[in-house]
Amino acid sequence: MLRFGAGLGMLGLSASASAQSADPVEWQLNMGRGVTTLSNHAYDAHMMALWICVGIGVVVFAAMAYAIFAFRKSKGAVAATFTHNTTAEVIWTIIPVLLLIGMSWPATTKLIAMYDTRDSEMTVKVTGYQWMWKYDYLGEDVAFTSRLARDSDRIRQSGERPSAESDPHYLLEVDNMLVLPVDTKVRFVITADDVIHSWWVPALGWKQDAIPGIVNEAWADIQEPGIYRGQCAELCGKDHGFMPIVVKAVSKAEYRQWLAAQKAGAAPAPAGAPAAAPVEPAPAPEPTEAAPATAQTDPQPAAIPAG
Ligand SMILES: [Cu+2]
Repeated sequence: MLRFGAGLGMLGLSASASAQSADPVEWQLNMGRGVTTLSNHAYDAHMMALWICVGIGVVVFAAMAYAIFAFRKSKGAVAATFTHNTTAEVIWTIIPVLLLIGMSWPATTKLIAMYDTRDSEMTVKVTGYQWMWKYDYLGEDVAFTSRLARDSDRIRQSGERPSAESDPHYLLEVDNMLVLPVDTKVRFVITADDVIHSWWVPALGWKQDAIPGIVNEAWADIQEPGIYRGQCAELCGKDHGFMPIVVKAVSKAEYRQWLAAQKAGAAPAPAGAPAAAPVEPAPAPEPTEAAPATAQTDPQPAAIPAG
């Protein structure tokens, strides 16, 4: 009960303009605001619909409560005998239509904006593999794969039970983060090499399917530096739950520095990860790995063509 109350409190808090957190917090009930124009659009559309629903709920339940109380049997009320009332029917048709039109207008504008990748300043190609992501910075000659961090991988195969304290980002940590500059319109072209995946970072405000043979588009303009986590959102095989996404948004200057280092090949690993080789070889199967079936179906990143 206490936790539920706290959750309701969070709803109120996140409904206010102060909600800026990207990562969900415990007992958060409302959606997060995210850190891009599109995520803010989604949040605003959601809040508008929510408050309209609240308004409708209040009016309807107030009318019901009033009717039940004012026209009760003990006060001598008798059941109505009419079956139609043209005025009432016109009103309860027109008001919802007006509400729907009022809601569809901003929603359509926002939907169109989601697909408007014009004037983007850079393009990242995202390719889904069983079970990792590959990022190509188009035109920059920089590409690398990003897969579940070794530590998360070790824990998941060891039978250990990680806690939120000991491993706060268990299964949401990667070896190579996708580094992006803030205040930059980044266009994503998203595809897959084997099966359908879906690239989803909630803080960016959208998810986009990664389909073999098809190139989907999306865009993001991250407004705040930070680390934003996501996951594959399309059931893509036995390790679907083990191909997280981590986006590291940095200042433009920091991004240029990072890009130059990547190009120079002597890249300092993004955020303290081990050597950021353009294409990382497959790790040897863990010695603790008991099931042979798990070992033989590990992905083969070494077979991916560089660039
Ligand atoms: Cu996947």
